[in-house]
Amino acid sequence: MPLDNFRIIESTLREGEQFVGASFTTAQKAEIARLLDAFGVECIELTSPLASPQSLADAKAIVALGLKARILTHVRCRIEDAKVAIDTGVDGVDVVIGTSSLLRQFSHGKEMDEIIDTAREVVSFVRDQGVAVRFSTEDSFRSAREDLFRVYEAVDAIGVNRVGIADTVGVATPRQVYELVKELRGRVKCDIEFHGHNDSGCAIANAFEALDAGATHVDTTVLGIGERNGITPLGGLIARVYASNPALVHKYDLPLLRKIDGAVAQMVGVDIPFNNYITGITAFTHKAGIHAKAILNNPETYEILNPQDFGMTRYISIAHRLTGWNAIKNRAEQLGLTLSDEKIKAITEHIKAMADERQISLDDVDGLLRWVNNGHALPESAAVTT
Ligand code: HCA
Ligand code: CU
Repeated sequence: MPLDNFRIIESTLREGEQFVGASFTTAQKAEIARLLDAFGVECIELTSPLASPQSLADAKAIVALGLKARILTHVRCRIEDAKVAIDTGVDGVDVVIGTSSLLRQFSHGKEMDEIIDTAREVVSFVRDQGVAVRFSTEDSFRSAREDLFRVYEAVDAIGVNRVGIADTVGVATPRQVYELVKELRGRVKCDIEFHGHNDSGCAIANAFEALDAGATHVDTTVLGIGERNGITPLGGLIARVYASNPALVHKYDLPLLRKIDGAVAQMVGVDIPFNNYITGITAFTHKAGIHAKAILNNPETYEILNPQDFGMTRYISIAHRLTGWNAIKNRAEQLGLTLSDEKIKAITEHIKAMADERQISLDDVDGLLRWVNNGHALPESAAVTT
């Protein structure tokens, strides 16, 4: 069954380092790696050790942490790079080369035959050192299909562990991803990885379609950070897979997500977006009276994600003009007040009128509930509070 055994390649320490706000210290990298390992991601991908002397030292330092997750590093498809990568002691080397005509012409200048020869050479070299190897094509969706299959089949035939499809520019649609992965699934026996950028907002849907079509691995980063506006976010992928079947993500320590998102947000100098999957401040906040009533009866009416599974709390917003008497009644009960339904309904009308006049707060609602509970009449005018 697709999705049953999907694995996460967490690339905050590689793609995420390509986010403009990111420049992690060694200690921060170790903290991120430990948190991701505790969360349960299967693989952690690191920046190329050839990027800088610090990147090399940090790769060795992360390897030395002895985490459960497999540690991978990411290099260009060249023997010299692969050698340096292997020497860091990583479990796997991810190699990549551009196959679109744009990249062939303006980046490395190689023709397809040459790319295939190099790919074969590098893949066998890494494999012969007893290290896992992944081969991926950059900008896969603007590459000719026949070129992609030729190179993937060539490396599959010599025992590559995994091939990667990369939507480098975020151009692919979910259907295109599904179709490409489906066809590739029929052509190679190795694992298949998907890496998708989010330029047009499809990164999560694309990753999910890739898994549904038979991909085994998805690349994510915390909060989706990466080049430009980034890639598939870890939390977003988790939300998407959970929504299709919560059992598929029980292998991860879901409540840790909040800490992970918070830690990385702080390190790269951004806030967790208010509308972020799972950890955004409004992710479990219900507002309209009709929603609130149903949620109070059964949260599944308007929630596909159970906040408790993520260590989050549901919040029902009641201090506004869309409020309803069921939610106000629930609030009165929380405050230990016993008010008749009639009184609650009258208070609700008063709150609505107040909210039409000005911005009100939960304190206003609570004050009104207590005021009436203490035997006072509702104020005459909505503009006057107790
Ligand atoms: C890049 C490279 C990459 C590589 C993906 C992969 C991409 O930074 O341009 O190795 O599969 O998006 O193509 O991140
Ligand atoms: Cu990328």
